[in-house]
Amino acid sequence: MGSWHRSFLIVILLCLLVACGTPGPTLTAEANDYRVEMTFVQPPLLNQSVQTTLRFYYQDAPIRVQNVVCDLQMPGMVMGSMRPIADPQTDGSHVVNLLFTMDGEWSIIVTADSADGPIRLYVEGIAITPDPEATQPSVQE
Ligand SMILES: [Cu+2]
Repeated sequence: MGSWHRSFLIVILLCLLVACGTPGPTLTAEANDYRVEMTFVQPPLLNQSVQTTLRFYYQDAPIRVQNVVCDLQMPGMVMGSMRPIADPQTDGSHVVNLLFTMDGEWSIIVTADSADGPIRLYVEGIAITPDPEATQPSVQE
């Protein structure tokens, strides 16, 4: 492939990347040889539902689990119960839409049932900021 073609391809790829937006982070949590990986389809922002895919592992091998629940919490705050249930996918992952209703640091307690019993994993340090392009009024509690 010539250099002109390569430059052209890079320009196309950059345009696609900008059009699709920035991909979100992948966060992990581990306990007792279990691990969950949470991949956000875009960076999570205040009051914007964000699709998130969860994948589970035991000793680094992918495992299938059931009854995946994400308990959204802010450390040290009583935020009410926000415990969306994730939908199982054919590839063994689970997908859930998460909504963070206050800016600041959030944690997610992920629970699931594995073949060997219940799993409980703490995903910590999820920084939520307002959407810089949003014009919504701030919500008072
Ligand atoms: Cu809060």
